[in-house]
Amino acid sequence: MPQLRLTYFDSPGRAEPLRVALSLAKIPFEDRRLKFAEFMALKQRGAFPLGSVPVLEVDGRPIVQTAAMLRYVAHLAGGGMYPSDAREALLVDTVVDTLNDTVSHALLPSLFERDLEKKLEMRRALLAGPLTLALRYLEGLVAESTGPFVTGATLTIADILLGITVQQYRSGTLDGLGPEVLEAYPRLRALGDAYAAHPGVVAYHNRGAA
Ligand SMILES: N[C@@H](CCC(=O)N[C@@H](CS)C(=O)NCC(=O)O)C(=O)O
Repeated sequence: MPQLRLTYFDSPGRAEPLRVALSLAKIPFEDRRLKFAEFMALKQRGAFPLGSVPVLEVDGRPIVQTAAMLRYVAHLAGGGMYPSDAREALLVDTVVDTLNDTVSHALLPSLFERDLEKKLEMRRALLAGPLTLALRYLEGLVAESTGPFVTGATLTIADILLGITVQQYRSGTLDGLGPEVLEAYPRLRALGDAYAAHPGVVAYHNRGAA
């Protein structure tokens, strides 16, 4: 197994799906969590290929792009976290890119907004546009599956991203995007439940306990 070091902030963000996937696959890795000042110092020294994180060092070689890293972890795991069937892999990829690209970029400006009223206005616009389009699309994909996950009974990297997204809305940590966002999407809620109950995910959340 290669030596892995995952560098990110001390927050879930883009690293959380990777941490969960590595934990589910029981692949040892160094979970390097930077304070913002440490990140800036390293960035200025050119430590990150694109100036951003997450960065996954594979035997010392720094690699970027969360989606690529997720697929790599799934390949290392050797199980069903990324399907070998072309059509199922397409479904997984379209979910990963919808969340990691479309939704994430649409949300980004509001994450930096300090004025709460302005932030809520941005979030309402998100709901009136790209976020609802994305959630409807994802609900439709899951509705076509035998469930509970995107490609059926096996948890894939798409389900990790979707499960974390559902948990994020349920937690109420995003102003203006609470559990009510999921009201019209029973299949996404059911996927979120199945994700939270998955033994590997439960073990991940209980790590460090006992
Ligand atoms: N396409 C990249 C995006 C990485 C990215 O946007 N990282 C953000 C944190 S989530 C970052 O490092 N921002 C600080 C900066 O660019 O200075 C990925 O999917 O990993």
